[in-house]
Order: sequence, then C-alpha cells, then structure tokens
Amino acid sequence: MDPTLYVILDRTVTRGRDLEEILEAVIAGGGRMVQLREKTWPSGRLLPLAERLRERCRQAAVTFIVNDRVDLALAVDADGVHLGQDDLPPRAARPLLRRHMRLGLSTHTVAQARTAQDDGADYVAVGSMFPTATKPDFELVGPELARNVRPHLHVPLVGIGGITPDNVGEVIRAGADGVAVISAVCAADDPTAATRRFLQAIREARNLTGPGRPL
Ligand code: TZP
Ligand code: MG
Repeated sequence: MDPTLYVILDRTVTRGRDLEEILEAVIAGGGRMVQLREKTWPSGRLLPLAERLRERCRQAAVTFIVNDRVDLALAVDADGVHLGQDDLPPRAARPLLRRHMRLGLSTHTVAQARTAQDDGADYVAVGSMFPTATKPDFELVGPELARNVRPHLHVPLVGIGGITPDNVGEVIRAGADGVAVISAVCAADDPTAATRRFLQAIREARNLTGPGRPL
C-alpha cells in the first residue's frame, strides 16, 4: 500500500467520463492507490463496476479500496475498505475482513485519529484540509490537524479535502504521508497530467521535509 497519492474514484465529479477511463488515466500518470466511492447506487448495479475496477487494479498492481461498503469490498476481494465516523466501527468491521485487507478510517480530530489507530486502522485520513465542494458537510480542520496528529501516529497519515497540486505541499510539510483527492483528479481536463503534477509536487515537498518514513 502506497498512499502517496490516493485517488478516490467518484462518478459524480467526472463530467460524464466513466470511472474506468479515469482509473486508466490515473494508472498512466503513476497513481498506486485508488478508492471506489459510490454513495447512491444499489449493490446490484455497483457490483459489476467494482469487479471491473478491481480487476484492472490487480493487473496494474494498484491498491483497490472500497468506501463505506464492507460487503462489496468482500464480494470483489478488494484490498481494503475505507470507513467514516458514521460507518461500521472498526471493532465491528475488522472481524469481517479477510486477513490481507486494509482498514482505513476518516477522522476530524486528534482524539478520533488516535482512537482509529488504537482500534487497528492501517491508515488514518484527516480532513478536510481545505474547503471542498465535493463533500458539502465538510468539517474544515486545515493542515494544522495533520501537524497535530502526526506525533501520535505510526500508521500512514493521509490528508483529504480540497487538495490540489498547488496546495498539496502544505499538507505534506504538515506531516502527511500522502493525500486523498477526488475532484482535482477526477474532474481534471487531463487526469493523467493531474496525477503527474500531484506526484511531482509531493516529491518536491518531501525533499524539503526530509526523506520521511517508509510506508
Ligand atoms: N472527506 C473529507 S473531505 C472529502 C471527503 C470525502 C472530499 C474530498 O474531495 P475533494 O474533491 O478532493 O475535495
Ligand atoms: Mg463512509
């Protein structure tokens, strides 16, 4: 798992392009980890799409995570599941997962991030780093929260929310190991170029902050 750039595939922002096309572009740009985020489709409709994305990720050795849905993650043998504060808590979700599956948790406070790690999260997301139109009820915590959470975590820390190639450096310099992004890649005119710009900007920010920890 390499969450340096963790692209969340969400069809609501792709401007009509299908998620397989966006995934292909992300792979071409060097992305190594993606998540399927679908809030409204029923299971029967979502399953074939999840299966196709899962298969392509397997071929490309890209980590494939499913948002919210433990059942779907299991059904397609995803690499893991990503859960928020209102989803199944880790104590309920973890026993359902296969041994190889990763559990990621969204958090918005230092206390939540510490609890997520204590409860067995394999990575912890903190956000929202910046204002975002993608999640209307976002809670703005800023890169400051990544800075405050960092000393408490040994698992990878991922910033999320409103992140672009222009502001990603702030998040990395605050101590994040990587960033999760939706619109800056999925809504980009050229998602491959956006992926490359992110990776380049992250590399530059890491060079300023030192080698970082192996993930
Ligand atoms: N959780 C916190 S902010 C956010 C989520 C899912 C939305 C991130 O989307 P974008 O488009 O990268 O701001
Ligand atoms: Mg959720």
